[in-house]
Amino acid sequence: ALLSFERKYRVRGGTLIGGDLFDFWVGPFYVGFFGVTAAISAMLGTLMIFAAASQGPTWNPWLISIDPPPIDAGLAAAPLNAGGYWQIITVCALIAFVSWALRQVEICRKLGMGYHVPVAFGFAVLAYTTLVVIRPLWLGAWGNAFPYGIFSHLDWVSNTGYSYANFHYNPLHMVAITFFFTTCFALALHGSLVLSAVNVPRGTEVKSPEYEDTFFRDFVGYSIGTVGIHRLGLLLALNAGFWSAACMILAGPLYQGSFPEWWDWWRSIPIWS
Ligand code: BCL
Ligand code: UQ1
Repeated sequence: ALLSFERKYRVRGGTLIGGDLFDFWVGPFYVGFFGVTAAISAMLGTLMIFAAASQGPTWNPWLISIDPPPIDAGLAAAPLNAGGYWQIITVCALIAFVSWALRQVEICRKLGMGYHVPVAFGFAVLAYTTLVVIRPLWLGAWGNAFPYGIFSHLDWVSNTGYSYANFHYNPLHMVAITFFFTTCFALALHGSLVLSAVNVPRGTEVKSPEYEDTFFRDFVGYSIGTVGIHRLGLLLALNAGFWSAACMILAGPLYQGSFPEWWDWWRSIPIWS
């Protein structure tokens, strides 16, 4: 069903490409040029996953793995069954993700809103692109990318991690993890604070933001404010994705060898060495 407010916001224009041609809705979904390219590339990519799986030894969903070309194939285009499917699927995924982001941009433009959502999604796309394009290119072989499979990608993470001895010592991995954990902390504070302000005894009025500010001023002497907590949350979350990508550029392209040993400079500071 079309909600009462939806009709009001179904306005023409704001498209980046295609003018009025794809400027329509299918049920609740805005289509647009990038809705078409997203749908086609997502369907094609999914089809290629099934095609590749049909060539493999199993239909067990946990065990299916579509592997990138072997390392010694370098950056060449590979035969279908030796990484070629993986390459086609990766191209489809990239087109789908970028289309998805640009469709968000068109919706933002229609509604006269900021571009925060596509910018945020852009960080996730950047992390994916780092793993399957930027890092493999930098290392000189598509074989450095991760395989598309449930268990197999877990194996890749473990093997890749241990090839640097102990990945917990990767300093940028530390930064990324700290941002992930702090993001959860901030959302737990925010979610619980808002619910506590709204969950008042039956018959009484819900508490205003001033109560929320007062809670934190009483508690820790500072309130970041109702808009501020959302800015902080976005900043923390985007940093989590960004430093994840950065930690994988450090691991391989910029630094090979053992991450525990990377810290030797710190151990040998004259104060304590
Ligand atoms: Mg580690 C990476 C945490 C232990 C090796 N590790 C990461 C990071 C994150 C993390 C910082 C993954 C998040 C990310 O990249 O998001 N690691 C972490 C933690 C511990 C840990 C908390 C822990 O021990 C408590 N890691 C270890 C151990 C090593 C290790 C010590 C193994 C032995 N770690 C590695 C390696 C890697 C990580 C190797 C990485 O490669 C990874 C990383 O940094 O990657 C950049 C970014 C988000 C994405 C990439 C997702 C992108 C999504 C795309 C754009 C959209 C998908 C759409 C989807 C297909 C559609 C679905 C449709 C459905 C219908 C809904
Ligand atoms: C906060 O200060 C605030 O403003 C009133 C919120 O908005 C509702 C919050 O959700 C949170 C969690 C805080 C407290 C945050 C800090 C960094 C002191």
